[in-house]
Amino acid sequence: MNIGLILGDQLHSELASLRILDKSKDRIVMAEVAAEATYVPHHQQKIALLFSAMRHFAETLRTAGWQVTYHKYNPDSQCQSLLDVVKRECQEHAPEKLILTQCGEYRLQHSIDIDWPDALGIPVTVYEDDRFFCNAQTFNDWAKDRKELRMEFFYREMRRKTGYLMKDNKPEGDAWNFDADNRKRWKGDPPLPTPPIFSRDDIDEDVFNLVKQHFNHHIGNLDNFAWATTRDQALEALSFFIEQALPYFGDYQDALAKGESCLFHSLLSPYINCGLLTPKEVCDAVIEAYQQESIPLNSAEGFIRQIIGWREYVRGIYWLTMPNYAGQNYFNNERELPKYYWDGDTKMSCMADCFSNTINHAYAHHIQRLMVTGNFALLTGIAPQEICDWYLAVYADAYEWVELPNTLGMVMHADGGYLGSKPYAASGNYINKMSDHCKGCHYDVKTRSESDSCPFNSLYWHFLNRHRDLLEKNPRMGLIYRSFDKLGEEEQNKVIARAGGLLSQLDAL
Ligand code: FAD
Ligand code: DLZ
Ligand code: SF4
Repeated sequence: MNIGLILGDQLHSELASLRILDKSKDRIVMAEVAAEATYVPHHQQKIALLFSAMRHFAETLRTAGWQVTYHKYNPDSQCQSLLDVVKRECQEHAPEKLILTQCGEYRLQHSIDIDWPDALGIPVTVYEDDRFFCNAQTFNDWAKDRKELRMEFFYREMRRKTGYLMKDNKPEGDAWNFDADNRKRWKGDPPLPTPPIFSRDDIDEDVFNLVKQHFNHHIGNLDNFAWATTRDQALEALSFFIEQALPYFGDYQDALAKGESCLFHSLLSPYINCGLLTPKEVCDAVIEAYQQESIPLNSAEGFIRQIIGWREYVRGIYWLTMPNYAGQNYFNNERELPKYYWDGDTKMSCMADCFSNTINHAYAHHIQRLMVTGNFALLTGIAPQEICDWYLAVYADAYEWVELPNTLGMVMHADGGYLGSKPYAASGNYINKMSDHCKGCHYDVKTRSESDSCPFNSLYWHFLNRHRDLLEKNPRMGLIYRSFDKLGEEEQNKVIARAGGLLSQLDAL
């Protein structure tokens, strides 16, 4: 007999290793362990979502006839890591080998490849995770010999490969990308749909109690826990999105609005990443809605691009470049993360709103992550490791394969432009244009060097000025430097002095 280990982000009945294992003789092992729950201080809702979804999935497997050993989290257990649990199972059942599907994170996969066979004394066979559209080999072939990678070109390959939104070998609507149609500001209309409320069972309640007892020192709380914890509930979340939010997803994809945590975004990433949904079934549902003419092309294309484009692209980069990728720090940033990233206590209205969303829901939509909290970390020069660990801890959808390229590459430009052609640096003007945050903020978005000026404004110029040698030659940055030069020396000095003052008391903003 063999043992099959199923990880917390592999909760799908068609998983590669499950297709190999034999339910008449093999045994499945699943385990809640301290090593996985604390390698960063994950948000309480992320732990609750995963533990509950894992326990429900174990029940599904048992009902389907599998023998399952399930290790519940216990701080006093002899088994504090996945290896501990598998070792114990090997002692008890003497399997011929251990079978699993490739892990999402390098950290764990590396340890399984290098340490586990000796530690267990049996062979370990790892199957490729075919929930993705593009495997590592195909991505590496595409990336080979390219000095810089660009998502847009990868995306076009993926459109051709999947056939999504293609007609006679040409992109639907005669354009690959409708990004320019995805930048409306949301002013309260159309009204936001009300998301489904999921019923809770004994499994959920047991897990909520466990998290409250053992993880209440982690960021967040369970008061607003609204995540699906079963596949059926996740499918309901998918239907809700397709019917109610997707029609407007495209138009308002880049919008920000005070107090509105998700606008028309899908909130599906935690389910796609942990296996409750597959990316293919999500994309198929979007294409079907488009073909039935219930959603416009800019919504269908905008959404499909995120999944077969960005999601696959960042995963490809992760496996192509790890472990070196994680250590990059192009700007040599050293600054510590301000404490409001953890407690949300800041006078900057846009930032406070993102933090409140993050703390209360373990969620923030892409523009909040990229253009608000991410942009601020870029402008202030936070050490990449600090900001990466934060993003990995605080979101219900966070796994290093997707978090790291987004943070280190897209947000922090710490890879020197390998993933994206220029830093997404922006002043308060961008946030003001896309949102209603600046009205009523403690700071004034219209000025840059006064004592109450929006911090983003002077920090933006400070960032550009301090990295002039690295950025000025970038063809997409030249114009920006010309506008800085046009400010004149006196104004430049005032702006840089204001930013210097802010940087010296960052925790107080
Ligand atoms: P929607 O806006 O509805 O998008 C649909 C789907 O597209 C998402 O569910 C997701 O699966 C995919 N997607 C969209 N953008 C990206 C992207 N840039 N990279 C990969 N997939 C994408 N996403 C994660 O899943 N896990 C992370 O740990 C994560 N960390 C991020 C960190 C930073 C700094 C930034 C800027 C982005 C990060 N993202 C991450 C990408 C993106 O912000 C989230 O996928 C998205 O906000 C999830 O919410 P949603 O499901 O409502 O997305
Ligand atoms: C994120 C997470 C957490 C919080 N806890 C567990 C766990 O106890 N057991 C488990 O198998 N997986 C957990 N996970 C997901 C893993 O961290 C994830 O499988 C690895 O990082 C590899 O992608
Ligand atoms: Fe954010 Fe500046 Fe606007 Fe305040 S004024 S909400 S800090 S962009």
